[in-house]
Amino acid sequence: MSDLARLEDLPLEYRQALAQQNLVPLWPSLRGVLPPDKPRPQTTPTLWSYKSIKPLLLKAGELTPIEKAERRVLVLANPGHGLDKMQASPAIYLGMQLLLPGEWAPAHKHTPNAVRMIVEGEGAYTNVNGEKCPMSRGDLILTPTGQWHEHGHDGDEPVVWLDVLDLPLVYYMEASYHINGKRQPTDAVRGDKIYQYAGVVPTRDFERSTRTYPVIRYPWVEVKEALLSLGEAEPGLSTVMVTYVNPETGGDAENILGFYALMLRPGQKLSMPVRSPSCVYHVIEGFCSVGVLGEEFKLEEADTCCAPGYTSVTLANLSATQPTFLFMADESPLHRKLGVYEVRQGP
Ligand code: GTQ
Repeated sequence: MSDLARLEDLPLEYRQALAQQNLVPLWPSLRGVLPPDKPRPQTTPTLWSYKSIKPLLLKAGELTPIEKAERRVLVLANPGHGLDKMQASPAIYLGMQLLLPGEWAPAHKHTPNAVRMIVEGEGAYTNVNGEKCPMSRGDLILTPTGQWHEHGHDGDEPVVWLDVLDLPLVYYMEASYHINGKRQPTDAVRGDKIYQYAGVVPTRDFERSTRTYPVIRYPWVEVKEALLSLGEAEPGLSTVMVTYVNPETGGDAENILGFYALMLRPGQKLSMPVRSPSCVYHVIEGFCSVGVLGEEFKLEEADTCCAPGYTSVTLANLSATQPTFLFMADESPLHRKLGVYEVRQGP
């Protein structure tokens, strides 16, 4: 492939004339915006260890009262994008949020979709459109686009959770904003109770629910049980993984990011297929290594890392006797909707 002309190859006067008319020549930048064979991601493999985050988060609890923070969050920022961009990948934002006993994070709604993966502590809850969702370790709670949500804490220990939002994408689209609201009456029936059993859905007068988000809370005890039972039913299955879905449609739980739980069997090594979306890995229980682009991260409980798309990722359970359970978030629903989703045979 021949080299294309550079910007400096053009006379200064001509370049200035272009700029004055808000015009840009394509050819000096053509290879940058359309690189050969595969993208050149800015997303770099990055590990955030909970042991390092927790003292800094607790310190934030001393330094900044909740009234002055609204959401007391340390953002897990990918240095490849620049820390000020507050993004883990092109579409994924990650934050560790701290709520202290008795604190209240007031009601608001916003255009980005969010989920919470509870990391530590008992007694906190999130109200989502009137549904009071208790927060226990490993639970996944959705606050999809436009849904009122507020967080409270009746327990006596700090509670920490991982926020996963599609904020970078929605912000890039100039579609990100929030609205503050009043404290909600919590009278809505809990979706995790009315959709308690897989394979059957509530039917009123022979009609199925048309609620866009019928399930808001996915309890970890049930998801873990599903993984253990899947692993037991199919002893030869290497990818023991479940997708968090909307039980009415079978589709992804939210529109832009996909959410999954994966069980690594004791001592198991697993090569993930090379796919176009970026992916985030977070340990719910156990410990494992994550190999990506020459890096070998060791993850303990509550640690989080990310990997860019179009790369191979290898997972290894570092326990020979216990399963390791991971929560994963990726950009698959977005890539599929855009028609750019790919699975490749090699890197
Ligand atoms: O808890 O509502 O990490 O609005 C970022 C934005 C958490 C939240 C974040 C938010 C929230």
